[in-house]
Amino acid sequence: MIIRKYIVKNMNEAMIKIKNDLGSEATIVSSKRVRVSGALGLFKKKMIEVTAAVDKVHQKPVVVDKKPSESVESFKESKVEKEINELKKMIENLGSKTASSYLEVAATLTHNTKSKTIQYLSSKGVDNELLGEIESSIKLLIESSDEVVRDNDIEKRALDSIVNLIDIRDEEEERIKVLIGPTGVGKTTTIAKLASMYTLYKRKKVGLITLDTYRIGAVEQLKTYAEILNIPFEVVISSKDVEQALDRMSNCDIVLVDTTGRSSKNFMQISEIRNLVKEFNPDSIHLVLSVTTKDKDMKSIIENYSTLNYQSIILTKVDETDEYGGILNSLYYSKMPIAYICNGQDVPDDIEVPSKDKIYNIVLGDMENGPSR
Ligand SMILES: Nc1nc2c(ncn2[C@@H]2O[C@H](COP(=O)(O)OP(=O)(O)OP(=O)(O)O)[C@@H](O)[C@H]2O)c(=O)[nH]1
Ligand SMILES: [Mg+2]
Repeated sequence: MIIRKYIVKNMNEAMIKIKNDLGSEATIVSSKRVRVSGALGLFKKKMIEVTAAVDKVHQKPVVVDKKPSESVESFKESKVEKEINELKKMIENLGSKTASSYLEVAATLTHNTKSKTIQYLSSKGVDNELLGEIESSIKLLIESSDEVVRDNDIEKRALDSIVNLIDIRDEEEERIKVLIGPTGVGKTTTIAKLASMYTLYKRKKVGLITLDTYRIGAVEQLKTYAEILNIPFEVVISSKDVEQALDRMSNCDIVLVDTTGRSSKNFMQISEIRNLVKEFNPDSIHLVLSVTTKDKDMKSIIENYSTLNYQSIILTKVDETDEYGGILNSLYYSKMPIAYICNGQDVPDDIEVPSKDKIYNIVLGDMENGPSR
C-alpha cells in the first residue's frame, strides 16, 4: 500500500493531486487543518493536510474500484478502515461520479459517523431539516477551528443545539387562558387538569368557560369537572355572550376557556374560533398538540392555527410514544415555548409545568450513556 500526505489549499486541489499521483483508486484516509509558515517564517497560512492511500498505482486509473483491496483488509479493526469501506460501497453505488462529489460523500460520511447524538435523534423521529441545522452548526464548529475537533466537542455542539431549541413559558400569573387545537388532542382534559391544579394545589379561584357546543356531550364533559371542583361554569355560544360570561367570573383569579376541536385544514372554522376567541381579549392562547401526531400534520396544524396568534404550546400524550422527536419537532416548527406537558389521562395528576432539563431528559434520556450537560 502506498500512503501519501498532501498539504493543499482546499479539497479540490487535493483531489487533483491525489488523482494525478496515485490514480482514481486512491482513498482519503484523513484530513486535518494545519498552519504552514509563509515567506521568512511569517504569516502562517491555513492549509489542509490530506492523507491518501492506494493499494498500488495503476497505469490507467479507473474511477471506481468495486473490490476492497487486500492490504486495506489488514486495517480491519480500525475506525478509519471501516469508514473507507463504507465509502467504497457508496462510491460503487454512485457509479462514475466525479472526484469532487467523491469528496463530498467522504465529508458527509465522516460527519454522520461522528455525531452519536444526531444518529440517536434521527432514530427518535426528529425532523431531517432540524437535524440538517444541527449538522450545519457542527460543520461551522469544525470549519472555524484551527485544530482537529474532538468527538466530545461535536456531541456537545449537537446537545447544545437541542437545549437552545427548548423554551419554557411561565403563564401562571396570566388570568384568561384559552386552549385551542385540533380534534381529540386533549384540550378539555388539559383544562380539567389545569382547573384542578390551580384550585386544589395553588388555592386560586378558577372559572371555566366552554365554547364547544358543537360536539354532543362536550358541555357535559367540562361541566362535570366544574361540579366536582365546585367552581363556576359558563357556556358561550356566540360573541354576544362573552361579556356576560366574563362579568360573572369577575372574581375569578383564573378563567380557563375551552374551544371546539377543529381540523386545521378547515379555514372557515378556524376563522370562526379566531373571531370568538378575540372577544375574550385573552392573556394567553395555548395551542394544544399531541406528540403522537405525524410530522407533516403537526407542521400544517402549527401553520394553520398561527392565525390565532397563540403564544405557547401544550404537548399532550407524551405517555403514548417513545418517539420523542415530536417534542423537538413541535418546538422547531412553531418556534414557541412550551407551557405544559401532559403524560396521561388522569385528572389532575398527568400534567407538568416543564423545565428545560425535564424536556431535555425526556428527549435524550434513553440515549446510550445518557445525555451529558
Ligand atoms: N394518553 C393520554 N391521553 C390523553 C391525554 N390527554 C388527553 N387524553 C385523552 O384523549 C382523549 C381526548 O381528550 P379530550 O380532552 O376530549 O380532547 P379534546 O381536544 O378536548 O377533543 P375535542 O373537544 O373533541 O376536540 C380522551 O380520551 C383523553 O382521556 C394525555 O396526555 N395522554
Ligand atoms: Mg374538548
